[in-house]
Amino acid sequence: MENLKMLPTSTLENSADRNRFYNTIDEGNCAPLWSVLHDLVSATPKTPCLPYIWHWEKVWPWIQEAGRMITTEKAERRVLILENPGLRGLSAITHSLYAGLQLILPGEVARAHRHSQSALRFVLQGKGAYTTVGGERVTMNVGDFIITPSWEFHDHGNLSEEPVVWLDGLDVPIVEMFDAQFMEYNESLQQEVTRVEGESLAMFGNTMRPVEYSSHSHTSPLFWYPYERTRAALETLKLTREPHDAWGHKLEYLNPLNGQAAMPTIGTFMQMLPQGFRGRPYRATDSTVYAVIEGRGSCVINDERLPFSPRDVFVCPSWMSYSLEADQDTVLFSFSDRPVQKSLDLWREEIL
Ligand code: 1HN
Repeated sequence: MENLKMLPTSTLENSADRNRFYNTIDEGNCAPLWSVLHDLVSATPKTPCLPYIWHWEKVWPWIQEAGRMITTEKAERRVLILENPGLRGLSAITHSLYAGLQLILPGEVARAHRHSQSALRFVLQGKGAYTTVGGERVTMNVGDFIITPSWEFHDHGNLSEEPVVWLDGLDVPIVEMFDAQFMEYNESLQQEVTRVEGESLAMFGNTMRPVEYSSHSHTSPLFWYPYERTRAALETLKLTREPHDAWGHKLEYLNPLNGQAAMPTIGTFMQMLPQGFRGRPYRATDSTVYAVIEGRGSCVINDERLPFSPRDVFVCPSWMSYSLEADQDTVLFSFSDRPVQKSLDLWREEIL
């Protein structure tokens, strides 16, 4: 191979010679770009993520069975991972995000730990479970959106008489891509409660902040966004404004300190599709996870109709066009990696 540059190129067009060359460089951990260039730099997004819907009526019996099978104490977190059918074995609902359904039974405690991954909780069923973040406990209700920022201790408990289920969304695959994972346990099972419930909502939840407050965190210090407020806002918008052609009335959860996304790695949204809404086909580069909170309708994607009802979870992959339809007033929570893509100048969307 030392005389390679002396050979006429035609010699290398012989496939046996070419394979010999590939094997030679392969042993030295080199590879020809020209064999993979068009896979690496495709004309449009190429994602392993597939459209899919998890119907509540199908997964709820499995969640209950998990509740009989293992305790929270044993499991640490009793969760059924929602694995995208195109990403099986990777604990991922999209290429960049993790999601799962977490069950906590009356009287249970999920021990305190912290990790570099950021988490969101979106309550699907039950009330009276709490999570503690930064020394403040919040009692969670259906439709509430709660943030566990990176490297904050968090533990959960259920003081009610009913099972509580929430959707967890984490940036696990993103943190894994950067090899920046850290995790540790709190020395006690539950962290000390040092604040009054509702303190952070009073400090940051009124488009105001204590004037002496400052922080270097990119995550919202408001870690609880109660559904009651979001729902009331959407109702007013429905009564007073025309819905957007593609997404109806859609609000983004923000960090009140800087007006940026509430979480640095996960964009979070709540939208209202008024009864009879037929959305225009739309696509964006952020594969998006939707959770149905109220109403009934369909997501039409890839010539397929995915009918949804409350507590169903569905995924719309990057750059696949889809339209949302509502048979009744419908409220959808959603999350994606949009803030990451935006901060890297990658994000695109298109209304078709
Ligand atoms: C985690 O810490 C929780 O704290 C839930 O409730 C799901 C999935 C992957 C990694 C950490 C929790 C998780 C998780």
